[in-house]
Amino acid sequence: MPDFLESPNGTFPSVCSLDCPDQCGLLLHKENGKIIKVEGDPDHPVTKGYICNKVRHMTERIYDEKRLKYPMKRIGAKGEGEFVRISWDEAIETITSRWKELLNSDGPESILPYSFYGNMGNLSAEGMDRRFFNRLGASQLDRSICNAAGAVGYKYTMGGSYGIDPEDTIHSKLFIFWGVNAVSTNMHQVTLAQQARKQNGAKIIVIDVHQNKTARLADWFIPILPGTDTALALGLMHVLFAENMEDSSFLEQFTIGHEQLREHVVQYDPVTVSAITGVPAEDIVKLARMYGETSPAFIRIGNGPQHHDNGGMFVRTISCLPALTGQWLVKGGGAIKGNSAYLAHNADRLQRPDLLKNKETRVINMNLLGEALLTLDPPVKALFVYGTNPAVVAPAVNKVQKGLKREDLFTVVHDLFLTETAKYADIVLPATSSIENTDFYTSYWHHYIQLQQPVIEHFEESKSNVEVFRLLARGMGFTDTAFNDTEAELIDQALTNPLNPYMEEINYESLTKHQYLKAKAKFPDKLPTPSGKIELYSEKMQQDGYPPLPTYIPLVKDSEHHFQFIAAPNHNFLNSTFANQSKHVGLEKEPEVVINLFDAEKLGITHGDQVRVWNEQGECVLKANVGDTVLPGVAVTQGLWADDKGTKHLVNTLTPDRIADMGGGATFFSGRVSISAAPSL
Ligand SMILES: Nc1nc2c(c(=O)[nH]1)N[C@H]1C(S)=C(S)[C@@H](COP(=O)(O)OP(=O)(O)OC[C@H]3O[C@@H](n4cnc5c(=O)[nH]c(N)nc54)[C@H](O)[C@@H]3O)O[C@H]1N2
Ligand SMILES: Nc1nc2c(c(=O)[nH]1)N[C@H]1C(S)=C(S)[C@@H](COP(=O)(O)OP(=O)(O)OC[C@H]3O[C@@H](n4cnc5c(=O)[nH]c(N)nc54)[C@H](O)[C@@H]3O)O[C@H]1N2
Ligand code: SF4
Ligand SMILES: [Mo]
Repeated sequence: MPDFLESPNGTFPSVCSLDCPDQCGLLLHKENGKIIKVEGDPDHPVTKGYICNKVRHMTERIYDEKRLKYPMKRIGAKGEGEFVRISWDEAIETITSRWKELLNSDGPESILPYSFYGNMGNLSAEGMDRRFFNRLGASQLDRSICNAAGAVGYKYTMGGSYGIDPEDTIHSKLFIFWGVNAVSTNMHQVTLAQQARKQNGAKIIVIDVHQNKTARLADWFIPILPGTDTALALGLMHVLFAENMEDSSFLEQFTIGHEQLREHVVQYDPVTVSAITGVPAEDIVKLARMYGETSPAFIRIGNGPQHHDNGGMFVRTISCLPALTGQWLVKGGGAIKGNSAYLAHNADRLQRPDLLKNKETRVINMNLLGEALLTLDPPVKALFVYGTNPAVVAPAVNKVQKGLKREDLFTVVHDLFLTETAKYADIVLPATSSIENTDFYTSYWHHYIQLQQPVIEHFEESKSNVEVFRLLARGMGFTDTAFNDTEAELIDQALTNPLNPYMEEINYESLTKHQYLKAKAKFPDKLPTPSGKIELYSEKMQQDGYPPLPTYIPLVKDSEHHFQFIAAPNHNFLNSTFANQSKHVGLEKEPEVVINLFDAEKLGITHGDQVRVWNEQGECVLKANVGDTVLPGVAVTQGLWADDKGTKHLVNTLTPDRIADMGGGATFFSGRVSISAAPSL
């Protein structure tokens, strides 16, 4: 195996560690032991040398002066950000002695790990950490902030995270980007669509509440009212059945419930659906005909519409569409919501749930962090945050910050930066960047698994997640051999997965030789649904208290505020990552709120005004972008901006912490706000 660390100069393969479906292959250019340039790896079969602007500027993040260099303890008030340097020994001793006290006084469930996929590496995000917290018996975290509702909805229809191979979409003749801003969030799917457009004359349709960057390059942008997409999909089914565009033999052989569905969608005629969705009836018919008559037709199911009260049902419904027209059998047809089932590793061997003795250990939904910190009984007394920045990214963030301020809460944050969350910590630990570690990466969009080997030495005194949890295990006196495994051993254990037939022969050794390997993915003949077929009618859903057929359920109207507020991601940040990098901030300029001219005129707001966006939870001050890129009654903002004092850019101040219909998912986009001119700055 080559030792990348030993060579001070050269070009080394790597993989992007960010929470992004593309999971690009990278080439790191190293000079005198330092990375001087980050490029795309031209040999990577899917990403082919192209990477986004965010990561092209990654060296600035890796060597940022603001990076945490050593452990620190807090000396100022919580949230103020005043810390002094301590040693690793002192940090581990302080943490483990406090935790040992808590084990005696309050029991292990008083300790809560809080993490997400700031680094998508499987060892970093769900390796030694899970072993450690299982052994500790800490409260379990339900990691539901991203795609939980949609994942459950998709599973009811399809049995698991099985989509088509994105490389096949080069053959598609119709692309529907449904609630996905792919130009910013899945750029290689756009590249494939553009190629198909050139080669096959493919058409690109975008269905979104906002004419975003992706909509701007579409052949047809269909604006829709937030949270009404299920009704649109049912309207399409109505027309497909009414005009005999369904594929009867596919329905007969591979689905259950198509007769019930046919009857059920009679009520969703284009006029009714138009009144719900804001999409003109003739456009509903036109879209249904395009979808019914074009093959291969591909749907990229986005994450946006499942961040609503009815998000699970949205995904459950859209994923029925390719079955109606038999598109799953056509190369390049079908859909992708996610593809993680093909690359599933052996999570039990990696995470060791057997180390958790109390199988009744409480589970806390991460979307309810604020509530959990403020109201749970017995209370959470210690929090360990890593790979996420909840003081910015969590819904109803005011509550989260109030909880983090609790004097009796002992908080540790492990990160590369003194994030907004870290400012509330008692102890801050410096994290390595992903290119300083060994890890393996599995995309949730393409079918490749990739290896990261350390290319540079650890930055100052920083440590990887795996290293930190090894130290904590030692500090707690845990003697289990599980804490001795090396990174290579962890990878081999995770990749020994008899339940996944697609990844045979992929292991640490083969990855060191090839850098990326493709799972032998094949759309399953028999799906892991109760019937083994695509479930248009789901008895399981009925048992779980849902309508068994896809059904439109309106959003919760939580207040009379005029605007439905969509606080979506932006182009140059990745969630809150890069919101502290001046280059990235410079490219975004400042946070805006996009509203329709019709609303702006009524409110006396002109394009470019600073406006007050508010509801009962709090307020933000954003720059008005007035035009026709959203429908009246809709307000869109983009980006999770840093919470610099006084800027009022923290959009999650305004988002609800209600839980979605399925999977304990987040409802970031289902809140309402009012907008007023002339804010009191
Ligand atoms: N540049 C960049 N890339 C990213 C991220 C980032 O922050 N920045 N985040 C990463 C992460 S963690 C994720 S989960 C993915 C998310 O990436 P996407 O799957 O693209 O999901 P979102 O960006 O959340 O939302 C996509 C679109 O949904 C729209 N939308 C909101 N509500 C509705 C609705 O009711 N109906 C319809 N049709 N559209 C609606 C929004 O306007 C937005 O344009 O991106 C990843 N990649
Ligand atoms: N309003 C609104 N809010 C949202 C969303 C939205 O669309 N709108 N999107 C939601 C979604 S889909 C998601 S996925 C969440 C994501 O939210 P987060 O998971 O919090 O993502 P980031 O803000 O990128 O924060 C990741 C943090 O991990 C740190 N990190 C990176 N690598 C490592 C490592 O190896 N070790 C350690 N210890 N730390 C590391 C980074 O420095 C960074 O501070 O945000 C959610 N919040
Ligand atoms: S953020 Fe996404 S598009 Fe950008 S380099 Fe990473 S994987 Fe590729
Ligand atoms: Mo996400």
